[in-house]
Amino acid sequence: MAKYLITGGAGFIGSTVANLLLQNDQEVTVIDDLSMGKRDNLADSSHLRFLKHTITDHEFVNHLLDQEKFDYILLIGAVASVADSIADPARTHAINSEANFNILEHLRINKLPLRALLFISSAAVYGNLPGVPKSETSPVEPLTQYAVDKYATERNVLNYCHLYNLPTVAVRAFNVYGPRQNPQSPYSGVLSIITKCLMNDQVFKQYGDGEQVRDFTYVMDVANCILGLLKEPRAIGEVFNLGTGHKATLNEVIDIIEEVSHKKLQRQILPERSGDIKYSYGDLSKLNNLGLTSKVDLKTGIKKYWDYLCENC
Ligand code: UD2
Repeated sequence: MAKYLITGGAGFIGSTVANLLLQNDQEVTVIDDLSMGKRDNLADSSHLRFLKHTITDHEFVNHLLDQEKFDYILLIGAVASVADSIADPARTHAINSEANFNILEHLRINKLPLRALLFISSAAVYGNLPGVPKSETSPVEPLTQYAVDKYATERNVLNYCHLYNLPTVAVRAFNVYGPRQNPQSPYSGVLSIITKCLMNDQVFKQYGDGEQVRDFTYVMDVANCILGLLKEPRAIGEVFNLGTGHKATLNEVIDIIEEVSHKKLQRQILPERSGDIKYSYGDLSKLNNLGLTSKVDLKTGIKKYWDYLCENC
């Protein structure tokens, strides 16, 4: 049984990873301030230790690292919304960058034992530059505090491997969706917003003609791939796109949701959002070459998500 630390472990992606580990009888410590996550997202388990605390409390986190000497660390805690990062860049920087840097420094200075550390970066690092699919060597253009901090932390995480031999890996996630995604803000994932509108008979505000292209990735695939990367020696020191490699337009996604839910989405068509990216999808060959792939196709993932919402509403 290995010991895992998951920052942001009560959130959408973090809790999916935590629950998967708990199902496999691993020891999981979650630190989460519940600003976005929920305690109820986590399964009941004697192998779970839940700490409601902010990762910006460096002293607290350092003490925890010293005490527990985790085998694996997953840096998932973050201000997850680009819009929130624009509204409060200082808070975003403290959480998305400084808190992670503190962990890296503490591990380095104190030479703490570690099997692997993984950081979740974002496709946001690619910005609005032309050219798809994005590969890990494509130029980057981080346009917001969110993207700047994701990129900077990703670089720090990898440099701590190359310079100080810390076993680290990073992933750039593309449009993750699925159970427990929080639709609270207009900048939440579009699939969580569409499903909320369908559930509550609300009108969906569609920005643009619906022909924008994304790679929607089911959260359980994200969890499986990152746990696979943690155990993969060839992944250490590298960054990987994490998606399905399949693209879909927003219109195609809406067709699938309507088919799965047997409901018709009411749409209000509005002008494109400023700064919205028309085509965002990645080349997944680097990840796939390690034998790691997303397995859930869009229709199956949407059906699983819809069934979950119906069971939990
Ligand atoms: C995703 C990430 C963002 C960043 C970015 C990098 C999410 C939630 N956001 O932004 O953090 O990593 O990728 O490229 O994963 N839309 C509507 N109506 C709505 C909401 C959205 O029409 O109510 C449109 C939106 O304008 C966009 C598409 O749906 O064209 C997808 O929007 P999104 O916010 O889910 O994700 P994205 O790709 O803009």
